[in-house]
Amino acid sequence: QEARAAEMERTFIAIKPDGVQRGLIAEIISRFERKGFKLVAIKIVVPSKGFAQKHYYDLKERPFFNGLCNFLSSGPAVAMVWEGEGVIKYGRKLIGATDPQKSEPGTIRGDLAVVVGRNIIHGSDGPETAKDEINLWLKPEELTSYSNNAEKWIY
Ligand code: RTP
Repeated sequence: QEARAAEMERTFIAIKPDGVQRGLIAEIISRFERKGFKLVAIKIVVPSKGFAQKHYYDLKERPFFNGLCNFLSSGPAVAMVWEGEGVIKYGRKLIGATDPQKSEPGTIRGDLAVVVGRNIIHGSDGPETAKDEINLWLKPEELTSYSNNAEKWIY
């Protein structure tokens, strides 16, 4: 069971400052939790501007990069690691399309957000990004590995 837990897929999910300010932390966590994914790390932080630039490094040439980094560093964000089979891809599905005008109803952004610059949540887009983002946001000792008995029948 321990070995299996160690190999289980993980993704990085952040509730952005707008999601925190709007009081959507519990709503967002509950969607991942009810699906059957497992929360293995969580903390609340105010990212510095430099940290936001690191997180969004791949978007550094985009015209909205500066505004995006100002926004991410504007207040507390919730950094989380979620674990489970297919959690990277399915997590993106729960989140919905980047632009909330295009996200389907039933998704987090589709139900709870309106504009792309305030889309309340971030999720890693692939296995490599997930690894990098988990390492950037969390220290190894902030990650837990536990087995809940439910896993035996959830999956
Ligand atoms: P995220 O990384 O936040 O989960 O979002 P994503 O993969 O769905 O989208 P990505 O293309 O990586 O963009 C990252 C974040 O940049 C902001 N954005 N603003 N036209 C714009 O003003 C614009 N386009 C993207 C969004 O906050 C998006 O989540």
